[in-house]
Amino acid sequence: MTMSKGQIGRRLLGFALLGAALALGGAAGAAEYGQPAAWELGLQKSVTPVMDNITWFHNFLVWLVTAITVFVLILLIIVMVKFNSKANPVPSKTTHHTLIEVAWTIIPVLILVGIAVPSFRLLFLQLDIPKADLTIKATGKQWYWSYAYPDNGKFEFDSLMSADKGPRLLAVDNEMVVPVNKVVRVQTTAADVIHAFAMPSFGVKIDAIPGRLNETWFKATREGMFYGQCSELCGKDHAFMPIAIRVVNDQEFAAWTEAAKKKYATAPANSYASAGSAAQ
Ligand SMILES: [Cu+2]
Repeated sequence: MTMSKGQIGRRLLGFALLGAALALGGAAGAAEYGQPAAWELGLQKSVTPVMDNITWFHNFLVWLVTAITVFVLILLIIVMVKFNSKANPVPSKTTHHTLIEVAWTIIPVLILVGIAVPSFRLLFLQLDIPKADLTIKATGKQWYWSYAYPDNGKFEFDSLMSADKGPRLLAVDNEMVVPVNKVVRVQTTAADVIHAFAMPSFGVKIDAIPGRLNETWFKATREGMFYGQCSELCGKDHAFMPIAIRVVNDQEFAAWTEAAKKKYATAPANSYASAGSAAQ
């Protein structure tokens, strides 16, 4: 059975409508900041300059890939309709066409350059850490995180998953607390095996490796609770060592550090950092 042009058109329209419905569904599902939403298709809502850029770059690539795919699909359909053995019983013997060959070499090169420019700009934005307002050291352990604040009173505390608080599998007993609109340098390491410190809405994902100090940064532009997870398979409780960051204003941060200095006056007994880390 062969499809008429009308049937092909209707089928393509069906695919386009399906795509549009999925895109709208994704937008509707992404309601909350700082955590995944049901039926979410896109990235989590951005709250840092780096994540703004990642989101833009992601969308740019999606539309670029879509345009290229649709273009190739159209070419294939033209070939199938116009040059099948019934419609075109005597094929052309053409083997070379200089203009087309130059075009299909130059145009993809230009597309790749168009991708490379924003890609490298984003890479430098991520890797070139601006002057930091404070540093926090995150140490991955089986199976929880420890956060040290060397600039704010040298305290360190453990952050374990909390089943009593919501959201499920993301909430912790002691959150990392940071001030809003400040550049926070995050140094990551691990005490046992490789973990990874990831915070989707901040555009942060960096390995935490024993004996090594990695660093990244973020500047959260919105107050609230934000959730991430260890993103390197690290053992049986890998899924149960979430990362929770509370972004607060400067006064709240100052009050929190004062309280934290007292509350966490004695470093955790099993602290890798307090035992004299070789990574430093
Ligand atoms: Cu881990």
